[in-house]
Amino acid sequence: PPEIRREDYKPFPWLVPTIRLTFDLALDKTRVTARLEIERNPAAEAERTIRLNGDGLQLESLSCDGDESTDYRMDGEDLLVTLPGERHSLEIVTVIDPSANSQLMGLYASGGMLCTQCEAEGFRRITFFPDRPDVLSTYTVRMSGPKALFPVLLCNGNRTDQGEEGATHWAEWHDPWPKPSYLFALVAGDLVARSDSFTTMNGREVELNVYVRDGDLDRTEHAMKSLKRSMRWDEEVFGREYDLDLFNIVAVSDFNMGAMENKGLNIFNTKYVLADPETATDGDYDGIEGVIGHEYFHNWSGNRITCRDWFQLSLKEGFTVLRDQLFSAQMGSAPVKRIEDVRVLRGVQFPEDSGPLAHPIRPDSYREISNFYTATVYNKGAEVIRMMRTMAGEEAFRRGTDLYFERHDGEAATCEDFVRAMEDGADLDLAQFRLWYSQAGTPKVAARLIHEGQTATLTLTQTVPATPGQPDKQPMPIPLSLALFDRESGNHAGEELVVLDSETAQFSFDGFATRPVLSINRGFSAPVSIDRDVPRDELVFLAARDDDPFARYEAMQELMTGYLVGSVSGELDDAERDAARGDIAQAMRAVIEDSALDDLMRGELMVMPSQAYIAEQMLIADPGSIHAAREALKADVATRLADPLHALYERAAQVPFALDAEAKGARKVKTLALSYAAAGDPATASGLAAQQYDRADNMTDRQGALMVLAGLDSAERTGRLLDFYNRYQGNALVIDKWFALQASSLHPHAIEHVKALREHEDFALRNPNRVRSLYMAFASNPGAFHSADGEGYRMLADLILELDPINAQTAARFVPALGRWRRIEEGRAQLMREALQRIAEAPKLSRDTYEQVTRSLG
Ligand code: HT7
Ligand code: ZN
Repeated sequence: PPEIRREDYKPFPWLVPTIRLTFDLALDKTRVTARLEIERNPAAEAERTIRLNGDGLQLESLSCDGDESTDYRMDGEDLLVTLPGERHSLEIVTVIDPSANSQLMGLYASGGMLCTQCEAEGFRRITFFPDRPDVLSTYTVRMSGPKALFPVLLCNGNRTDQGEEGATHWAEWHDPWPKPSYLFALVAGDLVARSDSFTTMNGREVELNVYVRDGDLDRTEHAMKSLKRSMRWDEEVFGREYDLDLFNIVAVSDFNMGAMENKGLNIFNTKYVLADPETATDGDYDGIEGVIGHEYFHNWSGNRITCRDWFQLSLKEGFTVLRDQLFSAQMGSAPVKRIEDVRVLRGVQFPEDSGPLAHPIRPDSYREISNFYTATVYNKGAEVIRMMRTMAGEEAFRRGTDLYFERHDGEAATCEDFVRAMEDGADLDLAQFRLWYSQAGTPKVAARLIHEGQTATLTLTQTVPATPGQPDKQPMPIPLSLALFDRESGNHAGEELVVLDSETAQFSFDGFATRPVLSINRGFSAPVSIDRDVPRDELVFLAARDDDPFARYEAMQELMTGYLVGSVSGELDDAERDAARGDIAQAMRAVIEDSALDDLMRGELMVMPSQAYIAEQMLIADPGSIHAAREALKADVATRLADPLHALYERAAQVPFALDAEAKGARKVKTLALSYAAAGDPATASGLAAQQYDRADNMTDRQGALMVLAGLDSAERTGRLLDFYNRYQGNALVIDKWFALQASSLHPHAIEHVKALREHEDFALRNPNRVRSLYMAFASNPGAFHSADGEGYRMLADLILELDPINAQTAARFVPALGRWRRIEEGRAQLMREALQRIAEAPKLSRDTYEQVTRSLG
């Protein structure tokens, strides 16, 4: 497959100001008639032909200006039509089979309903069209189908007409906002809606609907509340008002990603809509609020202003992730949200940045764009915009975003447009900052503090590592928020923001009679990794005293990571090991007993660094040793702190169920205490977990208990797993949890359990949620996936090969787990390479998987 390069961008030679689509809907044969009004684009180089992208389409007829046309040819899957004049009207009839569409791109059938997914290049699977984001058209759609099968007919915009003819009914929709084809959506099915309304800041009434299958309606209250909160928040914080009379959300159970922001008709994975306390965890509730917010916010950052080309994806995704992060922070605990966001960044994006798939947030080339919906484009993209906000301050940042929305409304814009609006609106000089868009890799900053006389001098040195295709890097501006603590008083004289914009720089601070303690990258002001090489007692001090919650979390993480890396690398003797473990336990005890902390934050401070994050700190990692060391540390902490952990558990267990922060915090620390106990005293923990499971009146407690039990080789395990399955059989989202729990468990036979679950009657290769629940959980379970004999790698390769012809996008998403081989000890690295090689040699591989595998092999 050819490589598509950013520098080759050319405007499309034709404009398509309007399109009229007629759908004659049936599950296995849908006829699509597209009428395109076309005119030459005066801003582009003239061409005599128009390229209409297609993918798997059956062309039934083509006419130009009312006459059947023969002046066309196929170029691969694309249709090239010769157009002699300045403007033309093209009518194209295609036939598609939604029930055979297992890729879930274009128009497909899911559980008897029809729905679409067009981003990034799915529209070309519906009709021939210039399927690129810089061609904006006004859509009018007529859809008809059997009323019994599809009582509800939905599309973008507003419904303008509807009617019936015998058993068939039809609806006509018009979307007044010009949009690219990737934002088109259609749904036809037997659905019911929770309806509500929202009055915008200018007093307009908007009808809101959340459509689900009959029987799921009482699980939509949280989604609707989240939608209304999002709409209000975007008005208050970014001044953005909704712009149609109707906003529909539809939940579908077969979906490649989380959700999709189609204009006025968002389509969601059921996972991000359905919730009640019996079946959804606190994490699920938060996820729904975040994703509903994210898709809604796209209405401005993505739909009103879209992307010129797919290289600009971070323009809409990075910005919208930042917007959803700020929204969720304001709806709940801001410090905890920040910590969670950083944990995702470090757990997923940092490994991406240091591996074979590293790319800048604005990539320079791709073969398959679906492979670039990555944590780099999304999460690092959000961090890059967050840094601009940190440097500008909130008010100036708002001036920048106001200018961006005003300047580019209705356009297909670029990242450069955004940066320029920020420079002009927020009064920032971002000349050098643009490097964050073009350079891949996580910068490392070494921080060394020297104290002499009354002065503390901080030397900061940055290195941006080489990444594939980018051997040499330039220094980037790195905004670092810092504070210097006086150890005696436990206070600091104020937070400062320094910007490190050269390879190395010194910053002096006066007025320190004794050596201060450095707190740096507070609030995670820059997406970098810091090496501060400080004595452990300073970390213990910060873990107990830092007034920046993120920095406090960071100190705890560093204490544990430092010990684990040292221990795995064999750098510590027995005495050093014991001293380090003692310090960690002391810091953890302080956290458990600190009455000023709320439980949500206490939980964050108690979380151990993930296996992936520890591995990331080492040049070459041995997953087996890291896993063993991490579990041993957990057991050691649990043994040393058995009493305080037990007391914490007992206290938290008294808090009755509610959806407020206090009760959520109690549930969080309760299960955390239980998982520590499981490492220290498995027999007691097993009894306690079984009791928690039996008494649970909500999914958070029940899943937490079962997660602990699933990892233990105990008598209580089997019965509870069976009970869970029987209790929730038929509820797909909960059965997903049942699969994931076992695949991610600490049980020594987890790999065998995964094999058995693969054969379970409820496993379904065609359902991405189910596949991910088993295999994503498995691929991130170090004890099982990294089995030293390579069995885990072979199992994942088998899955990829089997899934690739069914759903290439989902298959390709499993490849990065095998692509980490360069950073893994030689024995396993060889086995991982063999697994990749076997995939690469398969006779017919999708473009998605082919690209990921070849890049991973390097
Ligand atoms: N903008 C949406 C991206 C998306 C997607 C991309 C490729 C294939 C399937 C997809 N489903 C949704 C989601 C978002 O970021 O809001
Ligand atoms: Zn998005």
